[in-house]
Amino acid sequence: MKLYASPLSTAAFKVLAVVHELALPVTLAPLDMMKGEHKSPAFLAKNPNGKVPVLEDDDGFCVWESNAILCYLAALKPGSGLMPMDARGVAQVQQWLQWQATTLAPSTTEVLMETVYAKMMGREKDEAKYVAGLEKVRRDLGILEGVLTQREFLCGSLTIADFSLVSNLLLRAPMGLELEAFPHVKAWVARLEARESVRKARPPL
Ligand SMILES: N[C@@H](CCC(=O)N[C@@H](CS)C(=O)NCC(=O)O)C(=O)O
Repeated sequence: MKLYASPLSTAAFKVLAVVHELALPVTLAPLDMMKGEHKSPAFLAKNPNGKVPVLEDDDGFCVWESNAILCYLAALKPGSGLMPMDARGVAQVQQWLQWQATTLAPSTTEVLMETVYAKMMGREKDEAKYVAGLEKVRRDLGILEGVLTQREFLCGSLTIADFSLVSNLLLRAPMGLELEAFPHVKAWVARLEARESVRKARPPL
């Protein structure tokens, strides 16, 4: 299998972490987004959105949307426990994957836009947008804090949901995001960051 990714993509990060966690045979295919390689006709044939990550299986079958890729990888190793089999377990994992895509990813992306990405694009930070983004991230961390006071991982035991959500908090230092006010979130992030799979996949920042 091949994973099309770019080094600073938090969406690609979570896929790579689960690839390592499951010890799956995946080759990394880095795209140079500065050169627009993700908008080439060859890549658009794999993902018409022109976004990374994309997972391509050996027979050419392609999946995009990082959370869908996580579901595919977990289904390839059903005994791993990273995706429960019972109705409630599946619903809980899906609940968090969808919350990540609709809530946590947009709020953390607002902050990344005014910090890491603004710097990359050589523009000044828009302070008002940055502060508004941080406020939304803190709202989301409050929700996670409440859940993580009761359990070690989001769905009880470790699942793909943990890898999906933690991906948005890995660049917290350059985002200027402190976790001190959210001790259970901080401990959960530390538990995940201690895993070899996460350490191997971390973005270079
Ligand atoms: N919801 C998508 C987001 C994918 C996404 O936005 N990828 C970014 C990199 S993190 C990208 O490829 N951006 C290029 C573009 O939008 O042109 C997922 O989770 O896979």
